[in-house]
Amino acid sequence: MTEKIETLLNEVAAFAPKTWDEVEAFRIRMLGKKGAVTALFDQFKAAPAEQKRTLGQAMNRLKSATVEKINELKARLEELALSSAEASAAALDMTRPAGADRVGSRHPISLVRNRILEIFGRIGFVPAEGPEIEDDWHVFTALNFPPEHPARDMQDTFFIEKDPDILLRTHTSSIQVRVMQSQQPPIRVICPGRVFRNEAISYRAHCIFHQVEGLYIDENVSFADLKQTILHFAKEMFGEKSEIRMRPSYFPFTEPSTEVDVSCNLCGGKGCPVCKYTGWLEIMGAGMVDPNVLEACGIDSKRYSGFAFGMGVERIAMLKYGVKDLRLYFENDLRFLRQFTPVI
Ligand code: 2NM
Repeated sequence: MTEKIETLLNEVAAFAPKTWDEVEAFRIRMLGKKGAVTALFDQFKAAPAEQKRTLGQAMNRLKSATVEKINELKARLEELALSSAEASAAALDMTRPAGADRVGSRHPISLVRNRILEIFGRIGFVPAEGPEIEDDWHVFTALNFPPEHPARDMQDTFFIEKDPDILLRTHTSSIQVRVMQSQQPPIRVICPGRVFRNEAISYRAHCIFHQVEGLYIDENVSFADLKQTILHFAKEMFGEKSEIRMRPSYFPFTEPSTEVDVSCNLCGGKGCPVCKYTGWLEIMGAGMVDPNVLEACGIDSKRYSGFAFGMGVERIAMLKYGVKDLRLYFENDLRFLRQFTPVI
């Protein structure tokens, strides 16, 4: 045993590891449950009584030499690791310019919505918003939709509850109904928001889209006011050279009603694939608010008249940015989004 202790002592003295892992392996080999030093202590129990005193002392020396060596090695390696971290920190050049942060960009729908609000804001239209979950009265009844109108059908509208009917608004006109109920003329509001229709998704239709609708009510508001307001918008949005034309149309909430086209700003009216060789692009619907709507919302239709208009933000953004597939607006593919103005 004495010999074995001598060998181990020499081994401890000679041990010169380079890594923490080596030290740890050494600790296990010596002091672990099945380690060499531990094994000696087991043998010691069986040693003759007269040898126990000297053997015991030798073994204690071995054990403390091993523990000390391991602690010393670990402390040294730790110091080395710390100083190399310090050395690499010192090698950093803190005066180097930082890498540019990637800034985000506004979503094209937000850009166009904001631009529409800005154009109308400058001529006195105040923004108004309202709930996306609505009741039948604010979305259909107050807006002069007859009881059997197809828009009231399950096929076109997302219903949340039946009797009483609670549904997702199919247009932002319901905001304007709420404005008319709570304010007397003069009223000049511009109402942005998401709307919902039960449609099959394709490059030109989506079940969620964005609208901006405007409403102007006062004494003596005329169709001429509507025409000039929309012409002003078209020139601001699509360029000073823009012209508009109006085609007769029908909406339950306006009479007369019109579909508005803007001259194609790509070909200047000569005809191209975007305007399908017509020279014109459809941008919105509009009309004089039906007296039934004014009365339903508590406004005297004998004293007041008004015009209203509505446009799809996706459609305006497609025309402005030449986007061919409306689904791009909903996918949030960064390659698409990064093409729009960064937010600074
Ligand atoms: C459109 C077209 C024409 C419209 C009407 C009203 C209200 F509430 F005054 F009756 N708000 N918006 C309107 C009129 C909307 O969108 C194509």
